[in-house]
Amino acid sequence: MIDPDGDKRKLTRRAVMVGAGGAALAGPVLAQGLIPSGMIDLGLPGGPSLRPLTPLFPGKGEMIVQRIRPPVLETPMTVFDQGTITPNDRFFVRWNWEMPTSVNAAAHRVAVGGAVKAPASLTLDEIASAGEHVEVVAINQCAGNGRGLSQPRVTGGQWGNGAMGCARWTGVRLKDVLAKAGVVSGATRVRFAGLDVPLTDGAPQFIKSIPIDIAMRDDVLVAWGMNGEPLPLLHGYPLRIVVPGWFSTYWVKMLATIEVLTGEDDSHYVAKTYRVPTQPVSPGDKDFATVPITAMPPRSFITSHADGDTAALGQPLTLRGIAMGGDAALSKVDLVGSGLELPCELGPDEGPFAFRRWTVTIPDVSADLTGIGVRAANVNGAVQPGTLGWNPSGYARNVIERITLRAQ
Ligand SMILES: Nc1nc2c(c(=O)[nH]1)N[C@H]1C(S)=C(S)[C@@H](COP(=O)(O)O)O[C@H]1N2
Ligand SMILES: [Mo]
Repeated sequence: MIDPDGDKRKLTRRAVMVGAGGAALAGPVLAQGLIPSGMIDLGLPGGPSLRPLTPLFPGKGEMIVQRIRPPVLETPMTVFDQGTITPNDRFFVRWNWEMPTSVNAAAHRVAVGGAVKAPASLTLDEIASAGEHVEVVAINQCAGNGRGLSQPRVTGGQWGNGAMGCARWTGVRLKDVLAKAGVVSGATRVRFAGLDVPLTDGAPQFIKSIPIDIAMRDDVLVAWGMNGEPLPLLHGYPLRIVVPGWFSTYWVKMLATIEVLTGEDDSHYVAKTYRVPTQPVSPGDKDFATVPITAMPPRSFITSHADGDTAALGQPLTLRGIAMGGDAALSKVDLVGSGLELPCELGPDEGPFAFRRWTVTIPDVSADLTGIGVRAANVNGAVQPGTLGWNPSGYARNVIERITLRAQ
């Protein structure tokens, strides 16, 4: 059974009334340099940076509200200091269009069609018995994570760095589900659609496709489990696609349709958006070539300290945080900046696609630590750059994130 809790799952939306009150407070209190209670400062450069915090979404602890309908919730950075697995109740949420607030699992079917030998319509039990059950620990990161930190600023959801999380996903291999219908030779891509449909006339449905060789990978899943529980509704109950190492735009939630293609995918969210320039671009550049955003680069974060914190003068200072290799295992993390270059010690390895903890000790803090950060590299030789690879959608941010600590 995919869901021991029963065959119906419903999101009971309690009144989520943050936003307005918070916004009213922000002006006068900001002038005094204070953060009003119930608000968080995302540190976005030169623009409105305060967001309300709310515990009011069903099944969620305190989350940063980026938008209420459809729900777009960010994880506070402090959560990443607590471990490498992001708990379900603190995991970021992103829906492009309004999400269904209930799903009848007993009636749910996944249609497998397109370029297949025998189109199929599969129940949850048929999906669960399509093959061996597989677990993978993988980071789900929005392509726009950290977009709000872009300079110059770019349009789109103004995320801090909390549009990411790492979970243990359980499911069956997508290739085993595809085998139920039989993929024809000449297949190029596999496209997914969820139960969510746009309510605006003529607006494109959120459908996404991946190349056939990625779809056939042993670790690409049709998943029903997230950290040992059925997928919460906000995260795509009853089934979602998991593509370890790739940005979560491909991790389609509330999976309803799997379609095998034999040509290019000209659908909106592949052909028109979620694309990155093939060459470096500058603000104002036009008519440059783009490709779909795909695999993730390495990233790392200091989680033990925040910008502006203090460090004891004349004392050793231990910093800790998390890092990821992206689409390949992490190879090393170094502390850099303020004249330092120190290798960090890596924590337990939970697989190439998981967060990994790191720690490092500065032997003696002799002055302010200005612009320190960590720099991760992966086994394929990708290294976090010192300057932002700016692009007009703020995608795939992986510049070294820097903070300053005051010695006192
Ligand atoms: N059905 C469906 N799946 C979707 C989306 C969506 O709008 N609808 N958004 C995608 C994007 S852009 C992101 S960042 C992730 C967010 O996953 P999460 O809400 O589980 O964190 O879901 C992806 N899967
Ligand atoms: Mo996203």
